[in-house]
Amino acid sequence: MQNKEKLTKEFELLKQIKRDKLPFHIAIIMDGNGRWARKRGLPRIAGHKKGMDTLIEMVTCAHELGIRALSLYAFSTENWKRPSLEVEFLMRLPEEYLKKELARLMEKNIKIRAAGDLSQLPQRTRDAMEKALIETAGNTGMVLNFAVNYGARSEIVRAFKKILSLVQEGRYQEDDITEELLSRHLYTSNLPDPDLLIRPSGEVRISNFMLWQLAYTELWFTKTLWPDFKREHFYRAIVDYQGRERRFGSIKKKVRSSI
Ligand code: V0D
Repeated sequence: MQNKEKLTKEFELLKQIKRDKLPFHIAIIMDGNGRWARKRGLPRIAGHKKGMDTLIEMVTCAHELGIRALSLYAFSTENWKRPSLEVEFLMRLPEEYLKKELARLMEKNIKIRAAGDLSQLPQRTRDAMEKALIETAGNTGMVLNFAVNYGARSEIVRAFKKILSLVQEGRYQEDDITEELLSRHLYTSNLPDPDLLIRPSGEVRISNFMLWQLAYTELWFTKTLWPDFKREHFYRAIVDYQGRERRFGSIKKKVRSSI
């Protein structure tokens, strides 16, 4: 497609987005970087580099639209099984991202949050992330939630253990244990559940990402690999989302009475 045609397509989609029905919270599994690189005969890390450019562009895009929260799956608890060189490269990306973007995040009033067990990360990775959490803690705009060394089942187990110890201390009783209480002990406490999950790369799975929080989330999949993911795809996902009827488990609202 020509550049001009592509821009018109993008603009057409942007015009279709209803500003009063935006998803509050969007979650993205940033998948397909390794495959993108391999297809080009490049090392996997070249895909992660390109994936970083996409991330930066999509943060700008979400901010411009007025999205209030963006959760990004950057590194799963399973990703430690990858070759050590690739893991070492990935562990430098938070620092690199923040060196490049922190000033812009401050300008945009974006608050960084993290989901995952940061205690198992290399010290430099942790330091970079903790610095960003502290520096952006006072920002009141979009929340940018990075899932690093994250797995949803272990997040739920961790919440369970925390609640158990609070019960043992006598701070809660059995009847106090509700869905709301468990939600408040997840990494995403105080963030509403995602309205929309985007998964690029052709995989049609949740892969242990935010299992609890995704209960009523609308899911959107594309075969496009993350490094090739553009504004056009982001807009398409939101337009499709807005065309769906969300019921949160309740029954369909009757539009006309049946004859
Ligand atoms: C590689 C594409 C930003 C997906 C984007 C540790 C895979 C680039 C961060 C980041 C990664 C994390 C925390 C934070 C600030 C930035 C990141 C990892 C991988 C894994 F506070 N990009 N990014 N983290 N990639």
